[in-house]
Amino acid sequence: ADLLNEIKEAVIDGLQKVVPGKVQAALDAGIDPETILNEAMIKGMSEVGQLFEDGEFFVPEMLVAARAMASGMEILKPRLIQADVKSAGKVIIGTVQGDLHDIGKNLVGMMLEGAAFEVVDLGADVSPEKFVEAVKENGAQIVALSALLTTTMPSMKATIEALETAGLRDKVKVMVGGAPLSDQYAKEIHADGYSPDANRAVALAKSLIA
Ligand code: B1M
Repeated sequence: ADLLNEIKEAVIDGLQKVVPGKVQAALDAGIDPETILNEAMIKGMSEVGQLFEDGEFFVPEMLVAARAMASGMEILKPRLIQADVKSAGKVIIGTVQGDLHDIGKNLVGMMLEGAAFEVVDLGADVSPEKFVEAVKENGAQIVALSALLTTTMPSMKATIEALETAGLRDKVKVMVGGAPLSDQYAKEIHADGYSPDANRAVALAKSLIA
């Protein structure tokens, strides 16, 4: 529990060089990777969000915390993903246009890979046109859209509409997620599914192509 707390604090303090070592130490101590992720790193990021809301943290602090979290994820990644044999399906994932938040998206991508999906990651701030191009090029079964800002949620709608216009909407399932989203919003924009977290995103992806 001490180690988990130390990891959480190191994420909050943005100690990019310290986090990986502590994550490794926790793994060596036999703490399971999902516990490290949920109880230390994600908890740390939520506190960062709270500190930002309270006016104690500013964008630079959020940014270094995000980098520290990403450095820890590099250590966890091989432990969260088990190389599997047969592909479960192909997913195109990205954070929608105007939105730079990529940690949650990366996590969802990682979990999907862990469940044997082939993941094509388009990164953050991805325009509707880029999603359309990627579907044409990669022939994916699922498009996974992430948004962390209330102001970029409409980019999800725009992306779904662009798929419709391109005549691709009935060829792919669209799943959406991210902190400001809801089931209700997902229905409004005619997405095929919404998931509140990375684990349930895997279950959702499986059910969408079952
Ligand atoms: Co920003 N930011 N940020 N930020 N940031 C939030 C999101 C905010 C809630 C903070 C706050 O006010 N409390 C707030 C949004 C308010 C709102 O819209 N309602 C906010 C703001 C305002 C901003 C800026 C506008 C600040 C400014 O410039 N004034 C700015 C916008 C920049 C832009 O995108 N254009 C901005 C910038 C940034 C940084 C760049 C500094 C940095 C991001 C760095 C990066 O990602 N590489 C950053 C960070 C780090 C955060 C917080 C602190 C942490 C986000 C995070 O990584 N969480 C965040 C506060 C918070 O969330 N509490 C905040 C951890 C991550 C694992 O969780 O991403 O929610 P999350 O992902 C979860 C689920 O949501 C879900 O699964 C994941 C795992 O369980 N999920 C999916 C996500 N995508 C999914 C897709 C799926 C399924 C599930 O299927 C497709």
